[in-house]
Amino acid sequence: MFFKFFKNLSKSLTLLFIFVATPSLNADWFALNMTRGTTEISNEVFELHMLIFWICVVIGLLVFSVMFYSMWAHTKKKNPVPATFHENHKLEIAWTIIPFLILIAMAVPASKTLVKIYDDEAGDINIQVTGYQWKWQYRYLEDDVSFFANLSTDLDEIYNLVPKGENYLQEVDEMVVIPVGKKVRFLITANDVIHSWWMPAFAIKQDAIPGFVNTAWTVVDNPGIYRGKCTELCGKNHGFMPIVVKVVEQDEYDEWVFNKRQEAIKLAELTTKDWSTAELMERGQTVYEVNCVACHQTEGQGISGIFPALAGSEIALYEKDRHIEILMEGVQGAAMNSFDYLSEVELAAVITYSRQAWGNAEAGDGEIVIPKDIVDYKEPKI
Ligand code: HEC
Ligand SMILES: [Cu+2]
Repeated sequence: MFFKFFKNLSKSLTLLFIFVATPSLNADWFALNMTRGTTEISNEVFELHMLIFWICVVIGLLVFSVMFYSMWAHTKKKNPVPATFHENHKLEIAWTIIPFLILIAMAVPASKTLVKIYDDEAGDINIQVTGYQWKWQYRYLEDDVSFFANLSTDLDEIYNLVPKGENYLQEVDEMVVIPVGKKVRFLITANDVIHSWWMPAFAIKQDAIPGFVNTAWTVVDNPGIYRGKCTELCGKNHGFMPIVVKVVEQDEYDEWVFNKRQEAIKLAELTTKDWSTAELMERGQTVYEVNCVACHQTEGQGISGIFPALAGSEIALYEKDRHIEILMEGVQGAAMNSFDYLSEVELAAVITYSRQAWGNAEAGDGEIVIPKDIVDYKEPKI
């Protein structure tokens, strides 16, 4: 009888094995598994995952074999009179101690890796990462480099007007650049709601919480472009704030930092420069003619019923803060888009122009806007 049972069991196990093993020959099966990532830690995490997976498989096989065997061997037909034993101390102690030992055996390697992951010592490079609805800001603390990374996927792809690109929703206008082989620490926080910075290839997934700084670190040895995303449901554009990290050789990194700093210095010169109203007006007129004239018209008179006049507009006369806000955010549901892609200087200039031209200076408070006002608007103090 036993012999027959084991023959049957081995048959079923073979079938099970064929079932599990066949799809594993094609890549789709592996695509379901966790990925290895590229760093030492991400590999350790992967190994842990596999180790625990196989422990679960073995336990599952044992438990189910005993269960199915019992169901088969103790049917009412074969055993009309059931046994009536209660309590079996040896068995009970065994089924308490064994799982306990298994848990310890899993906890030891897992804790070792966790301890490594939770190292928050300063890195060679320290980058503050701030989540915004719906973009990421990166500040390289040692190098005074700072920028926002926005989704760069074309809106037409999102609305299915053109075919979707290769990196659909996984591309940004500015990548985070880090050098190979250096310890990079990320200080992760948020400005508005909770976001989460997830870079699977580095095994980093860290909540970005307003008012808190969480840390994560990595050392990447393979140059390349790595993609991740925000993984905390953070509002309507949650799916539109991807993360892209470019890992480059040290020379290339140094050059990148140098260029970024030059840009920053240039911008700082422009934004801190003492702008006269006349200079702002001159620039502002050009910006206006390129960006606004089609709707608000040359004399700021607008088109009645469609585009409001800026000449004599309450906002242009008295409400400087609202004026900046409209340019930065646009007006929801109206043709007035956000112009936040213009530089601080261009924005300040065009706003000043609208507040001064067409008799607005005389009719209203005539307040001008300088580039610094725009910088302050963009970078709320945290
Ligand atoms: C495609 C057309 C269009 C363009 C281009 C455009 N706007 Fe507008 N703008 C609008 C519309 C429509 C509104 C009204 C929005 C609303 O419903 O409140 C508006 C409103 C405004 C307002 C608020 C006026 C008020 O009194 O309510 C300001 C200020 C403004 N635009 C400035 C600008 C500036 C500066 C530019 C160029 C950088 C510009 N706009 C480019 C269409 C446009
Ligand atoms: Cu988010």
